[in-house]
Amino acid sequence: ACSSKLLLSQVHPMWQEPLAIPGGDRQSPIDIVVRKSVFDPQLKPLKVQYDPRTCQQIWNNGYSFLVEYNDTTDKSTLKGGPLEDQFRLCQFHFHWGENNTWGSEHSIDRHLYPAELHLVHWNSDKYSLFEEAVIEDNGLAVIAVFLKVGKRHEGLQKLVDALPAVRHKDSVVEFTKFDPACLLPENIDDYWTYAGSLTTPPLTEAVTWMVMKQHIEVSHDQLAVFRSLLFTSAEEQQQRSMVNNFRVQQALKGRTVRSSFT
Ligand code: BO1
Ligand code: ZN
Repeated sequence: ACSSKLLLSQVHPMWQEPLAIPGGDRQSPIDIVVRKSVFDPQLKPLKVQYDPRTCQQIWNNGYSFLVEYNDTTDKSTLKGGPLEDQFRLCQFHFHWGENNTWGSEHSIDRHLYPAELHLVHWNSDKYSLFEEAVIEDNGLAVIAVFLKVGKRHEGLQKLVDALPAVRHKDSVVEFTKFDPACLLPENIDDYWTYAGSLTTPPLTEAVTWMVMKQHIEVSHDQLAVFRSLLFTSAEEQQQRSMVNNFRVQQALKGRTVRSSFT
């Protein structure tokens, strides 16, 4: 799937060192054009089974904060939907904007949301580590959920309360017993799916994307705490707010987006 090479610094200003990456035919994120998506009655409901006891820590990695799960066994899993195999949850994270006008990576008929959640899973039927799965066409599965500003999200608040401890890049804090299912919308049966890539380096074309039709609501204050995080480490002079940590949209290049609903 890797055809041309391009400079990473041309892809996103956040990624500073120039580095060759695959600029292939199935990059993410994309704009989903609803009237061009194709209903697929074969698409099954998604089956998520998450065990809050696999939640381990929060890490500011300098592009987002990751809530990381123990993925050494099949305790928190995803199957069904467009997937043939079982996938294991390794982390979730968000992308967001400096204001509520933009911030999501995907868009629906060009409509951007203020933020987007990504629940990242790897194929544990076929591979034994994320690093093995990430180089395979069918190695990864990411659930995307849009966030809209509205009423406070009770489930998210426990996470928001922990964020000041990981304000700087490279900080890590213990974070346990968090059920990621609380961040899913009520209806997870309606989604769009397409073949794409990771949206940050290594940008590998290994991802089956499932973009939820229903969004979740979070308060302006909760998003403000996301925006109070920093891209920079404690040692750096010029502190930079962690905002606008999304990738520019990529060409569809002949791909079909399927929908599970009419
Ligand atoms: S995303 O969901 O497409 N925005 C995305 C982008 C990059 C990663 C994951 C999801 N990166 C990988 C790292 C690995 C790490 C893994 C799980 O995330 O390349 O080193 O093990 O945290
Ligand atoms: Zn992401």
